[in-house]
Amino acid sequence: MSDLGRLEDLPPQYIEDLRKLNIVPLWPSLRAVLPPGKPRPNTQPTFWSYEALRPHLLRAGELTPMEKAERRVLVLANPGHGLDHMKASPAIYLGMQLLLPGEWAPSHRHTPNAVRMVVEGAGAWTTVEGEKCPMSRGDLILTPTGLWHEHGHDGNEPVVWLDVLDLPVVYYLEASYAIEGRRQTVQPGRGDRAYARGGLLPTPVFARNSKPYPMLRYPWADARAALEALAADQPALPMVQLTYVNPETGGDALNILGFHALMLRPGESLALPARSPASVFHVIEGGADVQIGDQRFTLAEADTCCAPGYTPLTLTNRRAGQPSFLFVADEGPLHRKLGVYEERPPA
Ligand code: 1HN
Repeated sequence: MSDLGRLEDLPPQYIEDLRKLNIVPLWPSLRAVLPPGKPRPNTQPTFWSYEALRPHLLRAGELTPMEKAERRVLVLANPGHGLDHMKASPAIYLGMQLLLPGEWAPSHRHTPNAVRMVVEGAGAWTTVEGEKCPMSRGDLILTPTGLWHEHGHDGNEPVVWLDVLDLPVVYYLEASYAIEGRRQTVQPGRGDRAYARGGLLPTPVFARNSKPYPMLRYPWADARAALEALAADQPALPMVQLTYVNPETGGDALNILGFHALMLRPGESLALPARSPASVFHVIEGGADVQIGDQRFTLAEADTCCAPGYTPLTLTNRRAGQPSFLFVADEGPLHRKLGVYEERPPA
């Protein structure tokens, strides 16, 4: 690829005349926006230890009352994007949220989509559009774009969950905003009960449910049982993975980010192809070594890491005699919709 002319090769007066007209030449920047062969990610492989983070989150509980926080969150920020930009990757925001017994995080709705992966504690709930979703360890709860949501806590120990939002991309689109609301009235009906069995859809009339997000809570007990059953049924599967989907459409649970539950069989090591979307790994149960390009992180339970796109990954179960279980979030749906999704087999 030939070298192109640099900005310094041009007469300063010429550049200045252009800039006054809000115009710039392309060729000095062409190779930066279209690097040869593969992108140059800002996203750095980054690891967040739950053990290291937890005391700081509990301290936030002492320092800042809910009235002064609205959402008491420590953001897991990727240094490659600058810590203040609240990005784990180009499209993924991650935060650890703390709710103490008796606290309430008021109702609001906003354009970014969010999910919660419950990390610790019991007795909290999220009400989404009138549906009260209990929060237990490993449960995935959706708060899709535009839906009212609030969090409360009737238990007696701190509850912590991992928030995953598509905030960076919605903010970049200048489409991010919120509306404050009042406490919701809880309505009867629970998607996780109505859609409790894969392959069986409620048909209360002859048309199917037309709610765009019919299922808001994916209990961990069900996801775990489905992984165990899949592993037992198909021992030769290259990867024991489930995708969280909308049960009415079979499509991704949300529009921009994708969510998966992955079981690493005892002693298993999985070499994954380099894929264009960035991804996040969070250990629900057990432990895993995550090799991202030439970096390696050791994840214990509740630890989280992120990987840039276009990078080969190897996931290794740290337990020889038991499976380990991971929650995976990625930018797959966005890449597919934009037509830029790629997989590159290991070299
Ligand atoms: C939000 O609404 C929540 O509802 C958590 O719990 C984290 C981060 C950025 C923007 C909105 C919540 C958030 C958020």
